[in-house]
Order: sequence, then C-alpha cells, then structure tokens
Amino acid sequence: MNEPRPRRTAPIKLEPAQRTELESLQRRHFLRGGLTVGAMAMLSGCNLQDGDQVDKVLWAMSRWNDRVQAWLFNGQRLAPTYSKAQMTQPFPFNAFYSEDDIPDIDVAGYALAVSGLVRDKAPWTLEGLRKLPQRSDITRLICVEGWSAIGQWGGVPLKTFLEHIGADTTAKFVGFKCADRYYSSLDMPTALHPQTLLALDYGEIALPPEYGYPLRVRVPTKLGFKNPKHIVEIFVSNDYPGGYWEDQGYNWFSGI
Ligand SMILES: Nc1nc2c(c(=O)[nH]1)N[C@H]1C(S)=C(S)[C@@H](COP(=O)(O)O)O[C@H]1N2
Ligand SMILES: [Mo]
Repeated sequence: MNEPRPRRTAPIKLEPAQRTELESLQRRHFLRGGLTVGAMAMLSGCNLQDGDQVDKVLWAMSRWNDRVQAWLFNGQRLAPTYSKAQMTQPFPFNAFYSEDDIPDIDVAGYALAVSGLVRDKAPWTLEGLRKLPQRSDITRLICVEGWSAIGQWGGVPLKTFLEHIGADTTAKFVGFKCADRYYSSLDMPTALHPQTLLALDYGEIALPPEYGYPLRVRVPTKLGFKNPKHIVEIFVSNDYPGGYWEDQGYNWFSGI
C-alpha cells in the first residue's frame, strides 16, 4: 500500500455484485460524476488488479464512509467560520443551468409566500425581512461536485423568521420553492440551527443574481445543493418535501 502506485494498464472488469456495491458507494458519497475504478485506486492507494482486490477496497471504502457519516451527522455543532481574507475570490456560481439562465426576478413585485403549518401566512417583502434581526457568517460552501468556497452571507436567522410566522417547530420539515423550478427542504433541527440563514446579502451587498437574488437559504452545516437560491415560498410540513437533487438520488440529509 505504501509503495509508489504502478499505473494500471488493463481495464478492470467488475462483477455485477461489485458494480452494485460501487453504485451504492457512489450514491452514499454523493458523487454525481461517478467514481471510476481509477479514482477508487487513487483514493485507496491500491493498484487494483483483480476482482478480489476490488472487493476489499469496496468494503474498506464502505466502512470508511460509515465512520465519516457517523462523525458528520451527530447534531448541532457549529460549522467553522473564517476571516474576510480567507474568502474565495471570485465566489463560484453553480446551478443546474448555466449563468445565462439565472432567473430574472422583478424586485418590485417580489413577495415571499408562506404556507403550511404556520400561524401567519401573510407574504413577506424584502423590507420586512430586513427589519428582523440579522446575522452574518463567513463559512464554507461545499458542493458534491468536488469544489468548495468560502463566502460571507448575511440575513435573518431562519429560526427568527419561523418564530415570527408562528411556525409549528415540532413539525418535521421546512421546505423551499424557488423561482427556477429548484426546490429543497431541511429537517427542523437544521432549520433552527443558529447559523442557518435566510440570506439577503453576500458580503457587504444585496445578493447578486448569480448567488440567489433576492433571497436564498444559507446552511453551512449542509452540502451546497441544500442551499436553495431565488426562494419564492417557504412552507412547514410533516410530509417529506424532497428536493431537486434529493429526488434524483442524492442523500436528503447531506450534512451534520
Ligand atoms: N434555485 C437554485 N438554488 C440552488 C441551485 C440551483 O440550481 N437553483 N444549485 C445548488 C447547488 S448544487 C449549489 S452547489 C449552490 C451553489 O451556490 P452558488 O451559486 O452561490 O455558488 O446552490 C444551490 N442552490
Ligand atoms: Mo452543488
């Protein structure tokens, strides 16, 4: 294992059972692009020559993944915060479409709809949201696609907002609908986490279009895809709301 890795020459044939295990690992690692045998060899530091070794590596990775998840998924810890100097410049844009297709939102007509298990279903203006107590954190956004970046998001703690609308915080889920057909949802403990924000600002300015104007969720304890941008509706529910990527096989919890 510690010797320099010889280059793999012939492609490795996977048995159907190994392929199933590899696919399940891909899902559990949230790897969209797919984990190749070559990448597996790199991750494991092994030169995979035969089926028997492939099995061993798959099992080792599976156990490693379970350990990492157990460590990650254990509650209400705070995500690490960073200094302004550590912010990624420029911050990357990501969506299920290219930058040309960022939704064009009419600010004047914008209102955030509220529905589900809440006392007050009146829509919210951006002004109204700005009058609530604000918080700002410099945190790292981690995307399943294999990049991460440090940015600063400011806005209303989602907990504060949920309290203002009289949300039933014993409900299981908080769901979000976006202007671009995207949608996602959070478990209630994460929605109430002190660093979970309804973000209005990026750095010192109002959220630019590419980062989710005029309102996004910023959850530093979750993967990037659980940070919906361009939010137009928030709802509280006991029915599992899923999400755009979640419904395509990505792990719904995807965080700590
Ligand atoms: N509305 C909407 N929100 C979204 C997405 C999207 O396609 N549409 N992509 C998600 C993904 S996969 C990531 S990694 C982050 C990227 O946020 P950024 O563009 O600010 O880097 O937004 C998330 N929120
Ligand atoms: Mo992402």
